[in-house]
Amino acid sequence: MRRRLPGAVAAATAALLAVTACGGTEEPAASEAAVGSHETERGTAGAGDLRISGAWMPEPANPEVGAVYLRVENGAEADDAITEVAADASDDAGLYTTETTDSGASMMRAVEEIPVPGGGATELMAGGYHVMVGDLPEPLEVGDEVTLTLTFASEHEVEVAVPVQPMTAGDGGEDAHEGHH
Ligand SMILES: [Cu+2]
Repeated sequence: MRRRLPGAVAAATAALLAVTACGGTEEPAASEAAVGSHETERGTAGAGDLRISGAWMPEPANPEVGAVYLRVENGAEADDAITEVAADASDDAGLYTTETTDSGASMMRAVEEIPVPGGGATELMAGGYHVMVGDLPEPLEVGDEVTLTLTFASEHEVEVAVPVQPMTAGDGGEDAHEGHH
């Protein structure tokens, strides 16, 4: 029995550290700490006046196609736009929007670009603009990561890491992605 003690102590210490770490995020001092925990786990990147945050992919229900959501902020005065996207996981990545038909069904449509207004932001999200990565050679699972390269009209090129995370309630673009390609 004695031999198990160190393990038990280690486990207790680990639990204590976890509690401390959680408590730490509630300290108001650092502005970074105020960002939600999801935000910190998700991909961020920047170039020039462009800032990308909250990049993630809901674990694909269809193993061959995944959607990417993120936020782009444009600190410049001039309007900008995402004009191209590439992914390391597949040669097939594209820019899409979601439209609701008169009958209430969601339809995907490829777009030439995703506008990002000067001094503003554009949210890529379920039911709106998003990136699709298709023809995945292997199913993506929670814990995997895809690297996207976004090209902007301003000729900035931004590489962002996109973690695959569990689909959360309310993200549900699943049905809408059926028959995507
Ligand atoms: Cu889509």
